[in-house]
Amino acid sequence: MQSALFSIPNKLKILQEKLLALRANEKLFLQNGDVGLGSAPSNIALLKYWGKSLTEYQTPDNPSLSFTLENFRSTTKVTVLGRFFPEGHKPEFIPPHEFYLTDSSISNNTVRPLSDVSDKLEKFLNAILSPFATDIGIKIESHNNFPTACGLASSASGMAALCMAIANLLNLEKHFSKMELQYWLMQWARIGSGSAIRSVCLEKNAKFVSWEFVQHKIHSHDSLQAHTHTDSIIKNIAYHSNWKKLKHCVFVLNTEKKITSSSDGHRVAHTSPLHQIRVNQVTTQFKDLKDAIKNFDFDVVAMLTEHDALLMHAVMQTSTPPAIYLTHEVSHVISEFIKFRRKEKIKAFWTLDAGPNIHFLYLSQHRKKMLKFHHSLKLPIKIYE
Ligand code: 2P0
Repeated sequence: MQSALFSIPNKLKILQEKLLALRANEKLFLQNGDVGLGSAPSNIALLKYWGKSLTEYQTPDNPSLSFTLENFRSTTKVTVLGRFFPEGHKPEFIPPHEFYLTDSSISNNTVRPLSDVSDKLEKFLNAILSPFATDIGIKIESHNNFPTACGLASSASGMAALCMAIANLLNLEKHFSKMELQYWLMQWARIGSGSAIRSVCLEKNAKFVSWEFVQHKIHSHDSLQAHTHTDSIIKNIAYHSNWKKLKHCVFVLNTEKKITSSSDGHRVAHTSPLHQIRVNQVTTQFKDLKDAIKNFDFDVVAMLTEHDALLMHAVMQTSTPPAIYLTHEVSHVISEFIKFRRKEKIKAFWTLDAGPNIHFLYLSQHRKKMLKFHHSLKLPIKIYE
């Protein structure tokens, strides 16, 4: 099977083989024009995923925990493009997958392809659709209800929505148990883009989602020695009902494409002398954050979130090569916000991902104050909420 393109966990291989068997028994087949639909929210990490294993594919160095951004959604339609060839008649040129991406900044009348199918996406599609080998191509039509590629974690919602659309196309709700479906979705989402795993929780109202990992011991047939294998899980974190009033907005300082991709940043995180310090610290703080979410300890959630954003950026800045998103302008807005928060006594905090855009989380009663703060900056900064 082509999933060998990625090193995928054994349990996922078994599910892919199940699909292959269903196909062989003609219980699962795809035809030209078949359609699947999926939709997923984005998320903003409070404790960040930064740094991943260089040996186990897309395995994070530390657990992470995010807040689901229900207002920032990707909706995706996948359509099968026939590539059905009689045995022994495969042409040299196989029609490629297609990808059309639109977002809220484009009017509906001017839908146009925004992006080619990158090598990474091509490889991913071939792996997830491996039970169908090269028989099918896929047309992906994805829409973000927010501007794409400006640091709003569009890869998280986009990849999650794509996996959900493919699951819908393959009618996995019928072929898999709920647990198998959740496992299949989260593994493929993670392989597509790490942070997407926190956007495929099947439980409704999953506000705070963690990405943790478990270690299994595996005994191979030809060796007496067991080796450990790390597998990812997601959890819907229990939260105090007061968090229903938590709102999010983002100040977009720069919409230019990122210089350093997150994938590259993750790969070099271990070169920072601060990386291991942060990994150890996040692992401890992870439990503190979950407790603070459960007990509505707002100030602790704010403190842990801001602290980890600063520490992650310290790791980024001290990696080789470094990635600098904490620019002078970003630092200025953050320090102005801290002064404003103290003066106005608002319950709000900030965080920053791998882009020069600042995310704010605040209680709904302070929305007007947040808009006042935005206005007070007198800078050309767009706000999305
Ligand atoms: C996060 N970020 O926890 C962290 C914080 C950005 C900063 O995960 O290489 O696009 O596909 O796993 O998920 C962004 O990186 O990277 C990210 P890959 P991804 O949300």
